[in-house]
Amino acid sequence: MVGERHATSFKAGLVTYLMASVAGIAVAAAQSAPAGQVIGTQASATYVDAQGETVSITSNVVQSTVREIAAVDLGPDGPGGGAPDQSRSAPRLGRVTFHHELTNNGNDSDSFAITAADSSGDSADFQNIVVYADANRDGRPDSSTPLTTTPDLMPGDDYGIIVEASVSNSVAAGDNVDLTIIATSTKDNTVSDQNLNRVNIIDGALIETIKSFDRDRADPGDTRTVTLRYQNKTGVDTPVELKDVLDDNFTLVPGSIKWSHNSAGTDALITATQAGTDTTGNGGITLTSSLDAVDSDDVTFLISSVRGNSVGTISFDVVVNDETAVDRLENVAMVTSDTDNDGDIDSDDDSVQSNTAILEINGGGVQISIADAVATAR
Ligand SMILES: [Ca+2]
Ligand SMILES: [Ca+2]
Ligand SMILES: [Ca+2]
Ligand SMILES: [Ca+2]
Repeated sequence: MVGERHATSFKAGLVTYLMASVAGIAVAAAQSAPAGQVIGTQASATYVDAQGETVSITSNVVQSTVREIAAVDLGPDGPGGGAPDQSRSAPRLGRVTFHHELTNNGNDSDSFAITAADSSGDSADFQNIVVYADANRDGRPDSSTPLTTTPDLMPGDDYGIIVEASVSNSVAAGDNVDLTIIATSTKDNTVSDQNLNRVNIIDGALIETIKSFDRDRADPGDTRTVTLRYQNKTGVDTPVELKDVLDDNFTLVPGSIKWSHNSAGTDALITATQAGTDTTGNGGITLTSSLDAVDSDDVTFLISSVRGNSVGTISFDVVVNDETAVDRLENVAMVTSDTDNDGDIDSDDDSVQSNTAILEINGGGVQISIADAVATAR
């Protein structure tokens, strides 16, 4: 009888242990499963009883419904510690633009209220702060209608946002002006994320660069054209460096670089080689393109002078590599100019990032989540 009691309590202990293990897996699954999904868990165990017989037992099915959990990320995120998430230079009376990506990290569809306001504790104030949608990620507002709330986004979906603001004439070179943009879940207003954007007031030139693909989708193996559109938003001439750090899933097409600018009063269209200097008929302005010595997919363009208030474009073709196994590729360019007006291009530390251009890849991604595994096991 003593042995039987031991066997019985061992059985109870074993079953309890197995139940606890399976319940633990169910909780982990619930955190990544969509809200409202019913997860069923069941434990089974086999043991040898006092008579030496092998006995199998199965628990009842425990069903639980995954509750809604709201979560949001607004990016890009800076280093933290009170440092701005993004900073850039702007002249007095300039209008500045910041680009953001919002991601629904919750487990249910959600929309997000967007507010942006001047921050206190800095040297001056922004005026006319307006937020716009950039759902197609071409770096420009999708319409002239200000964005106050995003559309409903599915879990994991993201959304492009643009903030524009003006700097008053009362600021001086060296001033910092900050604004804060906040995204708040409309399903749970205790859930929000924010970014701090900073403008450093300068006396020199300001170059704004927008990066785009000619189409928003591609198959592996397709060729797409990348365009960098740069605009000098001041009356001050400046040398400009545009550095394009291409994703390893892209390969630059030899001989595809085209440069168009209006420095001499008429548009010039120049086809440059991958590495070299183009000078012909450009009013003394040169374009030098060079490939990175280590990663030849990275290309740098140096323009000897971008005239005040002028616009130009550089475009080139890339091939999406056959083995591309992701469902989208993101691409940015880094831009450096002479913001302090000392006649020399600033250091790389002062470069600013363009908007993020996004190319969706057909059939590029296969995603298996634990939520799928649970649903299949039910
Ligand atoms: Ca964030
Ligand atoms: Ca302020
Ligand atoms: Ca847009
Ligand atoms: Ca400089």
